Amino acid sequence: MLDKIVIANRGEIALRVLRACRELGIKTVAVHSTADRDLKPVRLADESVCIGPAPSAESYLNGPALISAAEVTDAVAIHPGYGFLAENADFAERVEQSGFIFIGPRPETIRLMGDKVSAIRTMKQAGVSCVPGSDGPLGADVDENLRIARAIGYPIMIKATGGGGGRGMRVVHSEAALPNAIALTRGEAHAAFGNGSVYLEKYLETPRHIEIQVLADTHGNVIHLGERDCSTQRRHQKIIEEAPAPGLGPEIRDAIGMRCVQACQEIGYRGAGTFEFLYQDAQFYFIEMNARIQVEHPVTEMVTGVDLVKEQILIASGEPLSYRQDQIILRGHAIECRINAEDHETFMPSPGTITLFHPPGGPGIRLDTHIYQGYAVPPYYDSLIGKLIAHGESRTIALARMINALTEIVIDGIKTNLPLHRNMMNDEGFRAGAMDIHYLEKKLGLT
Ligand code: MV4
Repeated sequence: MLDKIVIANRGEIALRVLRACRELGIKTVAVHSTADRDLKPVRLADESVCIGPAPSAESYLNGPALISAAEVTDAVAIHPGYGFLAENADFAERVEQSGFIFIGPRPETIRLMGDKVSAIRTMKQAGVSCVPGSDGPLGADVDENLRIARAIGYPIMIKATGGGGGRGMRVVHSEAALPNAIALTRGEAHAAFGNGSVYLEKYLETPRHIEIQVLADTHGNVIHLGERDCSTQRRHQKIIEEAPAPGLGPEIRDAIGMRCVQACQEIGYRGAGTFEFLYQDAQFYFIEMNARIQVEHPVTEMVTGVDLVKEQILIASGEPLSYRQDQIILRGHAIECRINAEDHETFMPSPGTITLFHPPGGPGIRLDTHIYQGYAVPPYYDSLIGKLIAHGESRTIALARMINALTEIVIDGIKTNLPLHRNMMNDEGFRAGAMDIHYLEKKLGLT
């Protein structure tokens, strides 16, 4: 077992990793910026290291400072959490070259998945169904690109090879608009990712966003832990996630899950991972793979009983997975509401001091948060301050428990999006489970 881990992150995920380490008897090193001295995980960790000033670029994104923190504390491994350097292949490589264990996939795998064209090519080869599209990046020949798009059929979507998570995309409805749209997306991609490579896909108009969770150890064992439905989003920020996806049956789940397992075996995947799909007309279309633990992992933990972060750490220490596929049994339903420090109508960030905090409780309620009464939410980072998760034997019970918890919880002193969640839990369409990726934006009158 690993002796000591540097938690290379902040906020609720740093606390989540710290809790997993404690359970496993592993010593913890919290790192923090000068703005995060009062962070709960910093107070709870065995040791802490200040890694730089408030801006992320100089602290949580400062690879050498993080590796130095491991060196000076005699840690053996680094857990990156999500965001920041979690999917930076160069960082993962430097961690390993410096003699530490990177708790995540192999650097080559991270690099492969970071390039969307190579990720799609890999998955297609491994038998995972993808969106009909160009076979690889587009060339400079306009007529050839028009032919490719015509064969796919409009509307089509242009995507940046180096993009992902909603950055560097454009929908095109007609042939007349294609050449200019390709040029524009190339320019944007070049500016944003230093890589002007783009590819085409059939544009799916009303898909749901469903993702499959996998775990792979270093002994060739791979399992899937079912799916999460993350369709309730605004501007590519997920707001509510749930497991299982409403209406998805066991046959479809097992079929897509086993495809993902097989793909992981073929590429020698290691660690926790998520296959992102668009789901429309009962068909799954692979779009991206996330080579990290995700924000919404708790809904999977609630329905499977598996501690995904503990499994990540066990995998990194060379242990076999704690479960076989036939031991993964979904029980009930879980819903997660992301609590953001922001105005619930304008979505403007709302940093400041929490003057009053009452956490909710009761059966099936879990609150993953680093906040406490008197804590000052700094203005420098993501506005996520916690995740409220409700589990129950059925979706109806999970919804009822979530409404109870949203009624009990009090966070005063800053604005939060709790009113939006209270509204959504009573929304007729949401309660019916009839959401696609545009549902929330339509309800908010954005589109
Ligand atoms: C798409 C799509 C429709 N058709 N690809 C956005 C984020 C990135 N992960 C992929 N995205 C999309 N790709 C095709 N061929 C629609 C989206 C999309 C989306 C996907 C998942 C969750 C939210 C979304 C919001 C807008 C667009």
